[in-house]
Amino acid sequence: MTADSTRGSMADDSLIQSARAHIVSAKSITVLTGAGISADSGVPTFRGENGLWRDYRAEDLATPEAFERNPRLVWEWYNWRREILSNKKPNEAHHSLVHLESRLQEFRLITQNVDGLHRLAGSKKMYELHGDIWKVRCTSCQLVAANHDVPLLLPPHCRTCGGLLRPHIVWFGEALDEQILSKSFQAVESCELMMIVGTSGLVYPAAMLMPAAKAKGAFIIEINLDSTPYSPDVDLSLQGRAKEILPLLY
Ligand code: BJW
Ligand code: ZN
Repeated sequence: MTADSTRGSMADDSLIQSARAHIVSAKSITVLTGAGISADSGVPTFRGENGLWRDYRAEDLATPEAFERNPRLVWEWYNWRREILSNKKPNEAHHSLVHLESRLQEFRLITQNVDGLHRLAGSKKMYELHGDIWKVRCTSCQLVAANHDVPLLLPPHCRTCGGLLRPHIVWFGEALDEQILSKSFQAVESCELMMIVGTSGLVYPAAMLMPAAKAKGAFIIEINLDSTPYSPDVDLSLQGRAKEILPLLY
């Protein structure tokens, strides 16, 4: 099926009603979110006009090689992001996914976001594909620990072994956690309906989740301000802000 979509600031009512009917009757739903869902909380996205990469080149910062070369520079970037995030709150879109989870036996939320806003909103059945900016990992003993210091004193060291700490985040060229990835594929391959919210669909392997759901016959709904590489292949494409559209759907 090709995408049924509108252009403009807000998806029209008939599309909203159609999405609503599918969502209300679905027994299992898996949702994939990206930076767009946190945009209305004031968190910059990665590739938008005010994207996080704007003043930096991604390959200078979000790779293991960059960290080896200059851990302080990479940590300064994360300190800056942690500071931005420290006063941010979940918005209506995060909250509405918590509500959806409470209504369904079979629900999974897969997020590419590292900002922790889904957890703050109360989401439980959740997989964080790219890690968590509020955790640190020791490069020597691999211990993972929660850390909410803003700013973190640089360079940070492990309390157990003294090794250098790094953000507990999946950088380019690094493998995703095998268990989280395989559970995420199970969740999309077994759901009746998949929603994709606020992601550009450019980053792999997360970008393979939608085709995997579609191959198993799931009904796919996309919610995004813009069209994406997914848009031609989804069943319903709702253009607009996640925080305005999601609360209308259930
Ligand atoms: C709104 C909105 C509103 C705005 N409402 N919508 C196959 C093909 C090509 C390349 C590869 C491939 N396989 C692997 C690669 C390489 C690479 C990759 O994908 N590169 C591409 C960029 C080309 N992938 C990897 O390296 C991955 N690792 C890997 O594959 O390892 C293999 C391996 C196996 C075994 C051993 C060793 C290695 C790892 C990828 C990790 C990505 N991590 C990042 C950065 C982390 C750093 C950090 O956060 O600190 O995660 S990349 C960055 O992009 C971040 C995000 O989670 C991710 C996705 O971005 P997202 O969420 O889609 O954000 P945006 O900004 O792109 O889009 C926002 C969207 O919201 C837009 O569409 C807006 O329109 C919309 N929007 N406001 C609704 N209010
Ligand atoms: Zn250690």
